[in-house]
Amino acid sequence: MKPIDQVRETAERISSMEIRGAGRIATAAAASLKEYALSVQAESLDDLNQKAAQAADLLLKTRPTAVSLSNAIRMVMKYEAEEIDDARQAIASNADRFIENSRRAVEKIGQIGSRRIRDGDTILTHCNSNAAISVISAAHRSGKKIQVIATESRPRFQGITTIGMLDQMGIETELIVDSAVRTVMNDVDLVVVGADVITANGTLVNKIGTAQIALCAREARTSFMVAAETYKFSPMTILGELVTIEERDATEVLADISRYRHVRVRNPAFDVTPHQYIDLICTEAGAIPPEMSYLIIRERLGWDMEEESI
Ligand code: RUB
Repeated sequence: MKPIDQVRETAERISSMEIRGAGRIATAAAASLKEYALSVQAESLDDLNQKAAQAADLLLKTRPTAVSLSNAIRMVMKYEAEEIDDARQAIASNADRFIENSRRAVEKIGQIGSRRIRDGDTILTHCNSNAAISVISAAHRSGKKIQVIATESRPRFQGITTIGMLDQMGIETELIVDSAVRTVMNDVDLVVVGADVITANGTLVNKIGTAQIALCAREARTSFMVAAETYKFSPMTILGELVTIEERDATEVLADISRYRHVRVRNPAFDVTPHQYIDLICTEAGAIPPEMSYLIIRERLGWDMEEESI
């Protein structure tokens, strides 16, 4: 396989959602760039830089919402080198560092977030988020007796992945259809979800349905926690950029749309939860109120206002 075909294959696996979830797509992209940088033929340093930038671009275009992808690629591609081999090594070690930091961040988020869970709590989660599951599993491992309610998360049913993971850990779980959230909310002590993007003002972009859950939680006075690595925060939103919400294929919702003459299917994959509905964002840098998101972007992502491109 040509080195670029490996990148194309990874990009295809991300687009088709074989690899999914903001953290996983970011680490898959970093690993793919590393492999590419170490194996692609290059005639000069410029040639390598250009080829690596093209490969990064292929990966970047796969899923438009997740900022984890652009943050990962920006971190991996941040290097200065005088020789081709130095550039290859710099990309490879940046990728390794990103992947290792990402793994540690999820673990740390679990430790920090689990302190907010009390013995006997019922936790509701949506979609399938590694960071959210890390919080739940850390609480379980620390000996707290907890139950989880997991939504199906139509149309791609990531909730089935979630119940599978929780089941493996021996955690008591109930599966509900997405529209049952309000019905069960009075039994819930804490909502824990992941994040695709957190903006400079603490707004959350996550799997479609998250905003409705936050609304129900607010109505029931139930705490709503977001579990997110700091690379889920979006630097570009400081510069006023809006988050693109991915619209996926109609067939994910309705297989045979051709039977209908006047029907159109809308399939937005993510929605927007205002920061007022979020009690806490649990990151590897600590549990913060959403209003502190700007500081996370400036301090943890080292974002410089001059830096307008990824
Ligand atoms: C997944 C999703 C997850 C976040 C966070 O959407 O919305 O809640 O990506 O996940 P999709 P993680 O299935 O469309 O990729 O904490 O694992 O990064």
